[in-house]
Amino acid sequence: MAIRFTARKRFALLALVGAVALSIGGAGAANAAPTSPPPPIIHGSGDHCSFNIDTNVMVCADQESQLASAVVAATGKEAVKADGSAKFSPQVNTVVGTIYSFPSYGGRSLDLVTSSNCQTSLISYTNLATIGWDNDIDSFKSYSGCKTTLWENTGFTGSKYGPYVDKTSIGVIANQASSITWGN
Ligand SMILES: [Ca+2]
Repeated sequence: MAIRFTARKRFALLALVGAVALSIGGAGAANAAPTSPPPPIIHGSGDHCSFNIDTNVMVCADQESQLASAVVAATGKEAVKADGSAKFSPQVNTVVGTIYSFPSYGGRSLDLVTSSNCQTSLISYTNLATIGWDNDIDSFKSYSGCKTTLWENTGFTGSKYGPYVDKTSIGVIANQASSITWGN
């Protein structure tokens, strides 16, 4: 099983690289469906990344411990993981949640960052395939007073799981989520 998972996850990454390459080529970008966000602008490489939903910038590092400094180097702003209620402002980028490719916060990880406030507005990402995470989430954490909801299909449709703060395993929606929201 472990080998099959690895192969599938590598394929997902290759698909992401292919999507970026297509975008650079310019073909089709203007005709992208409304449910497909533009491909991210990627800095660095590695299995641990931070993605800013507002700016579409993704920063990656080999180790989770290297990610915070890589984000500051690439964007000039700290991405804060706050416990409880965060102080949201345009000057602060706040991590609303982290998704993981294996149960119990293992495997690849992605921090989702925004300057919006999940207490007053719903934060969302409509197509996880665009950032290389379609049907790949196995566990998650939430920060800054937010709670995570996973959706089976893109565009917040299909089976719904959540809202929950932290989950080490996610039952039948494991490796099924295709869109995601954060609220209170
Ligand atoms: Ca799905």
